[in-house]
Amino acid sequence: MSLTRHPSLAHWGAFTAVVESGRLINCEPFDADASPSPMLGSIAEMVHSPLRVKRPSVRRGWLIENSGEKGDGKHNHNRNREGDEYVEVSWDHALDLVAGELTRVRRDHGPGGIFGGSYGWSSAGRVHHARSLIRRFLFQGGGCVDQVGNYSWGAAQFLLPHVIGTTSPVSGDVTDWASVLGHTRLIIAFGGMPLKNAQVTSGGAGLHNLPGWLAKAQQAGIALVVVSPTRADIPEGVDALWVPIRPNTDTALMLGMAHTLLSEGRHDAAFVQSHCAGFPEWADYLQGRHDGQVKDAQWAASITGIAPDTIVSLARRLVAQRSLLTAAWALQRAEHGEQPYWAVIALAALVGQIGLPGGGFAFGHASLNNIGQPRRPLPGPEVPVPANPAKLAIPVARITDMLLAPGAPYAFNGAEYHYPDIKLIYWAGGNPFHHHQDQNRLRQAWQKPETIIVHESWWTPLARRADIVLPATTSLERCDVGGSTRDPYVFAMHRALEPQGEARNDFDIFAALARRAGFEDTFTAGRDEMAWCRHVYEGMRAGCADKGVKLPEFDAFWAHGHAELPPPESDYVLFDAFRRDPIAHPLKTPSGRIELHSKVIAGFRYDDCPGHPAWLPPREWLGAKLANKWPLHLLSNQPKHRLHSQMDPTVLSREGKINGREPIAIHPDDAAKRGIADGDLVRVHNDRGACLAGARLDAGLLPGVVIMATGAWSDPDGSLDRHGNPNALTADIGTSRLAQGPSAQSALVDVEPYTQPAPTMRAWDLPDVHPADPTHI
Ligand SMILES: Nc1nc2c(c(=O)[nH]1)N[C@H]1C(S)=C(S)[C@@H](COP(=O)(O)OP(=O)(O)OC[C@H]3O[C@@H](n4cnc5c(=O)[nH]c(N)nc54)[C@H](O)[C@@H]3O)O[C@H]1N2
Ligand SMILES: Nc1nc2c(c(=O)[nH]1)N[C@H]1C(S)=C(S)[C@@H](COP(=O)(O)OP(=O)(O)OC[C@H]3O[C@@H](n4cnc5c(=O)[nH]c(N)nc54)[C@H](O)[C@@H]3O)O[C@H]1N2
Ligand SMILES: [Mo]
Repeated sequence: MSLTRHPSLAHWGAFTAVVESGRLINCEPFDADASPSPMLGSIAEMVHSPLRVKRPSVRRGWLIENSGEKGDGKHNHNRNREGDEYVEVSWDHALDLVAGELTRVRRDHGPGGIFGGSYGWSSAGRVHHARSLIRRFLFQGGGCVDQVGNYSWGAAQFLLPHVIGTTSPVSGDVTDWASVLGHTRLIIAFGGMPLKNAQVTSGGAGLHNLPGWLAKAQQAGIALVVVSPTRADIPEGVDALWVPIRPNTDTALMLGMAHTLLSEGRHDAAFVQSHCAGFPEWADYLQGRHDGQVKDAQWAASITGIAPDTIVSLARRLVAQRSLLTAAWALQRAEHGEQPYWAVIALAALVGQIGLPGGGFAFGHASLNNIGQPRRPLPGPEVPVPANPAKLAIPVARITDMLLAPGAPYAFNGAEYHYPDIKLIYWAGGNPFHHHQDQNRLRQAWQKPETIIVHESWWTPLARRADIVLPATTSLERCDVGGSTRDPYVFAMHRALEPQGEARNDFDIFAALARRAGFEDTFTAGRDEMAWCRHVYEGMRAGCADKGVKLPEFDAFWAHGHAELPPPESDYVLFDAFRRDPIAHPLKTPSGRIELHSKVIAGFRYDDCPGHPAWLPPREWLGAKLANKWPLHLLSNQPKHRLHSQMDPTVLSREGKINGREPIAIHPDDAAKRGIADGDLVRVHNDRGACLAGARLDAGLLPGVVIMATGAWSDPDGSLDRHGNPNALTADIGTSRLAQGPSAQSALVDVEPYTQPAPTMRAWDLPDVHPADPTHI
């Protein structure tokens, strides 16, 4: 048998695709990668999965309603969109239907009737990046309602510009590991550094270096403190002090530490004076001048569950040596998630080491691969997305609110807006039936639009709730260029397989639709796939050349399979120029300084996000009244064995389950109280819904906390999810009126043994798909 080998790339790593007789048989990790992700082993299974969407398919209920034969065309059919049959149609027919619907809705309702934000990770390849392509297509076609912000660091995204004038430190622009190894003595990691998350990076990873950096940090004697509700957030093989904390209370801890520094006169008054604005207002708050509550260690202890001595000692240790504070993105994916991020910056400001080698604050050291990896600030490969002429967008996580309440007002970052009235949803490259909170509420809202169009490679929970499903190729079935600005490589992705079934590239689907609407040349810019690969790479090459870095020409790059960027000349230290000279290098905030109090935010008069970092108890946390009814705090973290909902049906992901259900980690004491043994089938529930799960007893958890990973393909039966999707339980509320980010981590629940016979799981069943039969419709 002849084997062929093709360079390729996924969000979780670069690899060589090994193909035999038209089948992918292996994904060999990239040579330079010291710790490749085991998820590479899941790719072949998914590419050849029976769950692939084979042909364009239309939901029978929608087809009847819109056929003009039996339906009345009034779009008043049952839009439940669950469990319906699908009818396969030809590509031409499917494209005509999609083009017709886009034209109809644009004509009758304008761009505000079309929702095309299409949030989701899509593929690592940037030319075929589905979310970029759908927005390019819809924006060029007259615009649509877009989504702004993201689920990853949605609260930080709108807060940080007010506080430090940039969001870049959240997406990887942090003091690098070289600087940390050379200078830092203590790292306090809020949310820890779980290595499982550092497997992936959006755009793809050539290197997985976090395990190596952490081993070197240990050798260098750098102390690590992990503040987290679970010991599992200590990276494997690393000695660390575990400080268990009640979820969503890190802000109180940071305030208690800040108060300690202040009251003991240990804070860096000179740095605060020269580099910060609004210190007096924040100091008043810490000292309780207006609310009568001193935010001291004793106070913080009563909220966080951490002993006052520990809080005082952590604060003192911060100023006694070079220290780095880093906060996982999860902390801000919670109600009032703005506060811990503002507080960590403010605490670091009092410590006074911002801009010094190895010191200050950082974010997400293990939230994504290669955070802190030394790399030159050079551009990565990008496909251009023009501006949205409709100038319409909602905050990313407000989708259900929008669908349920067209025309309703909402506040966002200092302004007031109204939700549009959506008639058509178009999604490619994401899965809201994985990613959005309170799935039962979303399922209600999903019945509102007249038409829902989805491009997918698999019959995912989203595809199974669409009216028109267009089968998309995977990365292996097309040519592309991939890479991330956090990684020192750019990768050629060679087509390794023929398109499976009748799958087409998202790019070709949009080009065909643009042709029908008369703007094909604008969409393609006259380029085919290879011309786009060349164009995107050449764009990056030119950007690098401007900064004095020479990359090989496209043909050489393509033949070699990757190009490597030279390492930086010196260590990178966040805000070092600002520290040296805050007048010559001001921050892009109104004061040019770090804002410990923001006049702009105070001017918004939001009680859920005041003018300085503050402890604002969320509606759901262990100290809330509601905890009497729902006594366990549910955290839904990122899954170790898959990327969100991607690859959930594979052996690797299934091996992590308990009798086919997603595991829930629960403290042995909490389990014993409820008569739950390790491995039991349990029902996790609250007022919003319920899901089944397999109990995994874990003594390394703070009692009162339970943890389920996200990404189990949802499998609802009424309001019960039979598989274990934690978003059946999470709260669909904005972090605050400032950022309106998702609040996935603020959810109270209870758990009970499930005593009835285990129901059959349907998450990985195919829908009923019928070959086209005109007499049927
Ligand atoms: N409870 C809770 N919920 C969460 C989170 C949490 O911590 N807790 N985390 C949130 C976060 S941070 C995120 S980023 C989101 C992730 O949410 P998503 O990014 O929506 O999740 P994915 O499962 O990666 O969905 C990507 C989908 O795109 C499809 N896809 C991949 N490549 C292509 C392609 O080339 N073309 C097309 N057409 N489709 C493609 C995949 O098959 C998959 O179904 O989830 C959020 N949801
Ligand atoms: N394998 C894998 N890796 C991934 C992903 C994936 O799907 N699979 N998704 C990627 C994406 S899109 C993103 S945005 C990042 C997300 O990166 P993160 O948001 O950092 O990831 P999480 O796993 O949600 O949370 C990290 C840890 O924070 C802790 N934590 C949660 N709430 C609190 C709190 O209130 N206080 C404290 N101190 N700790 C808390 C939890 O114990 C959790 O294990 O991960 C990325 N990495
Ligand atoms: Mo994310």
